[in-house]
Amino acid sequence: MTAPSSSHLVRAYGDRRDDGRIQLSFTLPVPASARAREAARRFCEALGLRHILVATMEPAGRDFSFFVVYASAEVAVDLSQVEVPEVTVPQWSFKEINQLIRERIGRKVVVVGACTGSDAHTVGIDAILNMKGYAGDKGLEAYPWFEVHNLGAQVDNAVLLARARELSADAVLVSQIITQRDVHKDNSRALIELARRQGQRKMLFLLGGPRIDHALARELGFDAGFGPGTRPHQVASYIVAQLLERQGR
Ligand code: B12
Repeated sequence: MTAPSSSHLVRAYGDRRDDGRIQLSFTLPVPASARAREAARRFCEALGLRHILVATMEPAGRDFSFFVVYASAEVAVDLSQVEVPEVTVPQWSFKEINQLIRERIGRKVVVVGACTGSDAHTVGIDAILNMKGYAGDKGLEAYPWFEVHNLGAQVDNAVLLARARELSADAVLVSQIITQRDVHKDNSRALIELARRQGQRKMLFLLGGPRIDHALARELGFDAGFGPGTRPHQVASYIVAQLLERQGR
C-alpha cells in the first residue's frame, strides 16, 4: 500500500538509512549459560525482531543475566502523526524577566519548591532555585524580583501546601526524580488532589525531573512539566508569562 504523501515514515538507523537496526538491553532471571543466551534470542524473536545477535551476556548476581542484543525492527513511525504538547516559554533574558515583574506585577514573585515524598534527589530543584543555577544560568534566587523558598528533600505534600499558603505563593515547584513503581506519578497526583481539596489549585504548579515531560505533568494535573536540561531562566520566564496572562496583560 502506498503511504499518503503527507506521511513521513521513519525507521531505526543503524549502519544505513532504513535498515531498522537497533540495540537493546535487558535482564532475564536465568543464570548466565548457553540456555540463557538462547532464551534471550527467543525473547527478542517474540518481540517481532529479526536478524538477532546476542552480543553480550553478563552474569548479574547469581541467578540473573544481563544481555545486549543487536537486531532489526521492521516497524516504522509516521512522524506526521506525532504530536507532543510542549511548554511554550518566551525567550526573555534575566534583565527582561526582572523588569517585567517590576513594571507589570509590581511586587516580588513568590515561589516555593521541594523534592517531595520519599525522594531525596535535590540536585534538580537546587539547579533551578539556588543562586548558582545550572549550566551557567543563574537560579531563581539570583533574581532580585523573585522570592524563593526551597524546602529541600523528602517534603510531605501537606507540608509543602501549608508553606505555600502561609507565603501566599504564586507558584509551587515540585521535583520528582525516583520513578520506581510510578511513585512519581502517585505522589504528584496526590499533591494536586490535596491542593484541589484545600482550595489551593489557583496557584501555578510546576513539575520537573528527568522523566517528566509537559504531557505527563498535564495528565497529573500540573500546569507545566519540565524535563532534563531545563534552565532556570526558562522556568522564570514561564512563571512570569503565566502570571501576566492571568492578570490579563
Ligand atoms: C546524585 C544521585 C543520588 C544522590 C542524591 C543527592 C542529592 N542531594 O540530590 C543520592 C546518593 C542521595 C541518591 C540516592 C538514591 N538514588 Co540516586 N541518583 C543520583 C544521580 C547519580 C544523579 C541525579 C542528579 O543529581 N542529576 C542532576 C540534576 C541536575 O538533573 P535532574 O534531577 O534531572 O534535574 C534537571 C531537570 O530534570 C529539571 N528538574 C528537576 N527537578 C525539577 C523541578 C522543577 C519544578 C523544574 C521546573 C525542573 C526540574 O531541571 C534540572 C536542571 O536541568 C542519578 C543518576 C543520574 N546520572 O541521573 C541517580 C538516580 C536518580 N538514583 C536512583 C536511585 C535508585 C537512588 C536510590 C533509591 C538508591 C538506593 N537504593 O538507595 C536512592 C534514593 C534516595 C531517595 N530517598 O530518594 C536512580 C533512580 C531510578 C528511578 N528511575 O527511579 C538513578 C536514576 C540511578 C540509576 N540509574 O539507577 N542518588
